[in-house]
Amino acid sequence: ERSASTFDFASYHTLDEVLCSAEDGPNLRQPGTTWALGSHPALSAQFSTGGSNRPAIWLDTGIHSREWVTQATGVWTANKVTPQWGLNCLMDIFFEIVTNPDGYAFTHRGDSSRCWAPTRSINAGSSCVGVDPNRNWDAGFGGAGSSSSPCSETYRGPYAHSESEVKSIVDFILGHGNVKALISIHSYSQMLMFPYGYKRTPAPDYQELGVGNKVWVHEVSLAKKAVNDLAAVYGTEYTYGSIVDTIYVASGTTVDWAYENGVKYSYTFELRDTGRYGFLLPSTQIIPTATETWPALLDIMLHVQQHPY
Ligand code: PAY
Ligand code: ZN
Repeated sequence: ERSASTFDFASYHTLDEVLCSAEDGPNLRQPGTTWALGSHPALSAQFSTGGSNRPAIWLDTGIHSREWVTQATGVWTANKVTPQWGLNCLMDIFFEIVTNPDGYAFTHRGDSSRCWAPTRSINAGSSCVGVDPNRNWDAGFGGAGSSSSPCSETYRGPYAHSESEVKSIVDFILGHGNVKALISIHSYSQMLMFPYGYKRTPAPDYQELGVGNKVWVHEVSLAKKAVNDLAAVYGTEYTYGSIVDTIYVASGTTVDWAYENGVKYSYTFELRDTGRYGFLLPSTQIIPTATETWPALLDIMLHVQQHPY
């Protein structure tokens, strides 16, 4: 229904509008796959130029439903990826834009639900609904920076991968077996982070992923390059480092799970802003946010292509 030329990238959209744009837009090289998650389909689009089981990059936006600039950036980026993903590219991209569709639909129900982050799972024995899908992964599951209370915003769930939103990604990545990078996009705080969140021990690939000013081989560390290139667009400043060093201890996160399951290049972005508007970022900032994030994403994607493992 919505071609790229008519879709308004500079507005926030409902779940139905996002799904329509992706199903029918002219820019998807392959039809999106929809997974039934909760009561809504999630959208995942595959950008591929052929082959099978090529090395792949996984990108997700909107695992926390209230982080609206992320889904909007996801739509913009998906539209950008396709024409730029040239024939020489040897990798596939898998992109899930509305990663928490039940939560996203809920955030459109009015002001009182706009800041809902978790899933909408019914919790046995509690009147509180929802699980934090960024505490539900099997990496330090149950540890510090996650809650055992179903009424907490950081409720980790009854067991790891209890949430279909999480389990479907786990099954996909393990089933694929050749995912080389994962980028999980959140907002807000303007940060680029990598493992670990659940422990202070530096990840074995800390140097390459991006510590301080250290030079890795003959290039600056990847995170530093990515935030420099992001800042070059409009001057938006990002901090970077491991999750635990940069924001706080968080157990059971997406990137820690990916890293511990063989995905070396595992990053999480916290997009704009630093708190002035927070989750309620004005829609006038969607395109600037997506535009400045793009070179950082490209840096990571190209680095992965150039450093096969
Ligand atoms: O991005 O995985 C990450 C780091 C941990 C995030 C989390 O707590 O799940 C950080 C927060 C998020 O994006 O959900 C940061 C925001 C501002 C918040 O809600 O505290
Ligand atoms: Zn988040």
